[in-house]
Amino acid sequence: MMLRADITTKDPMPYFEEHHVEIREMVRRYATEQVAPRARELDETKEFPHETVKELKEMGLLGIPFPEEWGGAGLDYLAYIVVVEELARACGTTAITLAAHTSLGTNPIYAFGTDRQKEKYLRKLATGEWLGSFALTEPGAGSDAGASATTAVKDGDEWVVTGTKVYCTNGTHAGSVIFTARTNPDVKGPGGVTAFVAERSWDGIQLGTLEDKLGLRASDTRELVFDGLRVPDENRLGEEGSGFKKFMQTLDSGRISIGAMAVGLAQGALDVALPYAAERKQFGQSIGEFGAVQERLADMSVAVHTARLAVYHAAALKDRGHDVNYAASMAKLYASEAAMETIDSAIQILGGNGYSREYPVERMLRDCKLCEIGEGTSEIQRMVIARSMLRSLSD
Ligand code: COS
Repeated sequence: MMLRADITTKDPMPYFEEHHVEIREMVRRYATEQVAPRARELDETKEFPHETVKELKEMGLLGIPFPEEWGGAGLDYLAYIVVVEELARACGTTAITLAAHTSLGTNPIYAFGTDRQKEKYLRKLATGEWLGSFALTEPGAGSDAGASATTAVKDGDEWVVTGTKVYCTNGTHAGSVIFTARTNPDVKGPGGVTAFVAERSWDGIQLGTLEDKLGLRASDTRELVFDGLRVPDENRLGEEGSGFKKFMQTLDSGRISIGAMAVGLAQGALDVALPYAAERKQFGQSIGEFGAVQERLADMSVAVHTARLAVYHAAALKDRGHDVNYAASMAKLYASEAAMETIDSAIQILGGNGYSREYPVERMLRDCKLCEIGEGTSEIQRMVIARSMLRSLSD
């Protein structure tokens, strides 16, 4: 399937500099020619896209927002966001694999790591030699992420870690795992939690269940079991007790990329629905001439455009050093819900064809559902937004 240039991305973007336009063109071409043709097979076979990850590495796309001195591309967060969007437009699995690696599996080491940790891990991650993964959620600590039951007990210069983490994207294929564990049993809730980085190959990390999911079916979502895992204290990310806040800050940025995924998936659905509406004839005319279909097309375009602006705005704020807690949650919430409606409309326009696997829109709907759940459900985003609004009254 060929992706078509669309009216919403033809407009110049006020946030864009030349490198944003260039990277968008490069990735759009790559995604159209190489990623989109593989998407259906990935969905059906659930086989991890090793070949695509190798190509992303060769294109220097696995370390977009990290400095060149650490092996990254030295670009900004907006450039990374644009890449996630363009990949999602072709294949959700590919987009989430890159996004989880970059903003969750690598960014915490760049943002919070010591020079030694950066030398040891950031370089491998930013060059794409390793994929990164991030382990926060536990069977009993989902939305209530501070309720972590994983423990790390100090033993000399090491921590002995015991617990189970779930939904770890790239968990099987990652070289490193960034995780939280409770280091102070006397402090209940978020304050007793510390962040660490471990190597996936270390004894004491066992591979648990591989998830069989509604969408993003070839992305690697894995349970990781820590059973007597020994982590040197030099692999602690930040001060003891600061892990929850560090993970929340990480998610603030990560949520922008989930918004970008939603925008890309919705745009992908619009790419299919628009020419379909123009070409499909019923009652002697193209269905795009019917008011009911035109209303849908217009609403879809407004939704994608508005979501894109919210996502780019949050990324631009991050690039300018601002706190994105509020902006990122708004962008993720709006983009994921608008994208679900947009893709649902695309299916409706295509009718029986939309419901069939012959067209990619049903896959896009399944893939997009994750955007309303992963990195904080819509309910959590509303909580974050409202708390932020209330806090502003006393600022
Ligand atoms: N950045 C920095 N600090 C933050 C923060 C953020 N984004 N969010 C919270 N904190 C701080 C708070 O300021 C508070 O600090 P103090 O103790 O010094 O006052 C501390 O962290 C605890 O915060 P809070 O009381 O708000 O924690 P809650 O337990 O109420 O949880 C929510 C807050 C619900 C927002 C959080 O648990 C959350 O985001 N849950 C969803 C988790 C998620 O997204 N999971 C998906 C993982 S993808 S693998």
